[in-house]
Amino acid sequence: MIRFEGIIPAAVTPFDSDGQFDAAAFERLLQHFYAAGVDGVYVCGQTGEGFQQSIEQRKLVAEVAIKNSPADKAVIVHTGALATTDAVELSEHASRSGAHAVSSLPPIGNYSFAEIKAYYTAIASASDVPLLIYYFPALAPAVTRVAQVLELCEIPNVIGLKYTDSDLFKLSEVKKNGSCVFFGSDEMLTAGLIAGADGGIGSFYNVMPEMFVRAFALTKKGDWEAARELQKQINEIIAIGLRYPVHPAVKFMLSLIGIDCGKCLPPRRSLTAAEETELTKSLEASEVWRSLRGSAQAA
Ligand code: MN9
Repeated sequence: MIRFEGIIPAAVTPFDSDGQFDAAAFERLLQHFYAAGVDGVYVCGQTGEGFQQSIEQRKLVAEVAIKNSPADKAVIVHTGALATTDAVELSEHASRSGAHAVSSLPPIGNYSFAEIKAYYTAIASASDVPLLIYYFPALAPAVTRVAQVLELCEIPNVIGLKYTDSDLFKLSEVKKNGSCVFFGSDEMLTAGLIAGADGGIGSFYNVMPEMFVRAFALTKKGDWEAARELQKQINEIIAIGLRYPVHPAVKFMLSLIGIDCGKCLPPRRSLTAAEETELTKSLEASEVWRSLRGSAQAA
């Protein structure tokens, strides 16, 4: 029985120098996640550059994730697309291929609440597995009220959401209907868990999954002091990473720990050589990073 909780990396998608999916690197990345004790994986989301890939390639990424995940780990496939028909096709494919859930960002564009609801309803009914929607007001300003989120959660087959906002009171209100809530802000994960989130989905989990796994366990145990201290250490690395565009920074940080995932796809830019040098230097000056790298190299 798959449980939708805990630490779920929003996996980057590795590409080769031609911008094609690098399945071997993805397998290494998945091994790095599962060795760290994560609870599943979230593929082809914003961090996984789903929108920048072809539909066919996205299907392949989902299949590789499913095939390389232990049976008790949750594989969640982001099937969001600009066109509802594409999102429906990807959702059908993911559920047929053995994903445990599908998920989608709100449709990108200036859509009304009714349009967003129709989009999620179409995906939910195309999929045999549950759908996790998104609460992401910065991206979809038409959904900001708790009542709207609860209404979307009432769509048959929707089991919950990814919550990407810093309003923790609202999170606790959303949680009241029993929906499953994954928190989307890595730098506030432990606070989100205290407010009631069941787990987290995030980009920096790629780089330091073991730290997030430990933070989840400490919070679950109610060891707040230790959880706060660990979040502080996590945030030392995140603060350095966030001096740069987050997606290329995460990919570059992965290359530093020996998992080369290539560059991001256009239109997203890569870090410049000067930025790479500067980021490396800043990380090496961090004791948290040095001990993280030490344990990655020992493994
Ligand atoms: O999905 C990510 N959020 C966005 C989660 O991409 C908007 C987070 O992991 C952030 O990248 C992270 C840094 O702010 O918390």
